[in-house]
Amino acid sequence: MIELSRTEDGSNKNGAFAKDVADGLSQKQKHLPSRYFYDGKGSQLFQQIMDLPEYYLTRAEFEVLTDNQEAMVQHFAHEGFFHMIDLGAGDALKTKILIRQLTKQQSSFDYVPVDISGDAMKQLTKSLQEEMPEVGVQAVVGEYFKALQWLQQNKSERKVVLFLGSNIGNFEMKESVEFLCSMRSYLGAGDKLLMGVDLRKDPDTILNAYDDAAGITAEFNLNLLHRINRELGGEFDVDQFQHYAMYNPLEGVMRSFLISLKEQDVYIRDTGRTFHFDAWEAIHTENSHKYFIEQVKELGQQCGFKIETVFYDSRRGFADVLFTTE
Ligand code: AVI
Repeated sequence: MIELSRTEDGSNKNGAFAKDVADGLSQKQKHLPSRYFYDGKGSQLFQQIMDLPEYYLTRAEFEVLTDNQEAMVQHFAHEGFFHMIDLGAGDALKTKILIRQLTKQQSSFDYVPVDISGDAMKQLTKSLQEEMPEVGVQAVVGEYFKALQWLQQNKSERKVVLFLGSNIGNFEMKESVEFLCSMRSYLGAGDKLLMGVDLRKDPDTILNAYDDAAGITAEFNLNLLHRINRELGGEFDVDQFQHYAMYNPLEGVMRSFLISLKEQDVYIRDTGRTFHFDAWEAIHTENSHKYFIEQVKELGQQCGFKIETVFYDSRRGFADVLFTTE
């Protein structure tokens, strides 16, 4: 396992977290970056979200991969050996469908899961060694770009990058272009990208997926305040905030907020500051974009990717888009 996550200057990660929190909470329209959802507790809550009846995304992508595994593997493997790089691999439950199929077809590849969680990568390596000992696995612990840079320098063969789960949807539109263009800069001619995207659909279906009846998504959102309390010495009274989710069908974006239920001041030790909240003031915590395929095509084109093929689920509500480099 390769660990790339330590900062070069040895500075602590909490410094960056405190700075991002202070920056976000000092804006006129307050916001907090959604990447901070995923501490141990947040990752556990996200696992629960993926099992919720309302959260259709994971099941839909599971169906896409299950139903199209043979075709996908043929697209990946027909030019000989490749590295299959899985960005944000987690427990790789979905990717294992493809790994099993690749093994069945005796394809020549190795598997490079990339994740910020060292524990998740340790567990995944162990479970793959037990389930499929014939598969070469080299887990990389670190941020996506550091990992891609490392791969470009250390793995010269053809690459197939997986970016599943509609994770691209959590970026602002501008950031998603920057992200894809940086990814493209680490890839060469003939490399491929399989990207999961949640598609436009009935707005109520989308809204319910982010405002479930059991309140798990609310807990997931509010955990961000608990995390600030735990890690940065924050003094949020979390009960005085509520989860609020809304979908804008014009833009195709699901937005989540934390709403202050009263006027209050909150001190956060590691920022050295107190932040004021008016009654009903919102903190914007997440965007989840929903796409038309044409938009996904344009997004790829802006960065030198062209669509090779699109795999849909049976409801045409989710797609895994296979891009190749132009
Ligand atoms: C990780 N990401 C794709 C999820 C999504 O659907 O935007 C995160 C999530 N937020 C609330 N529920 C799920």
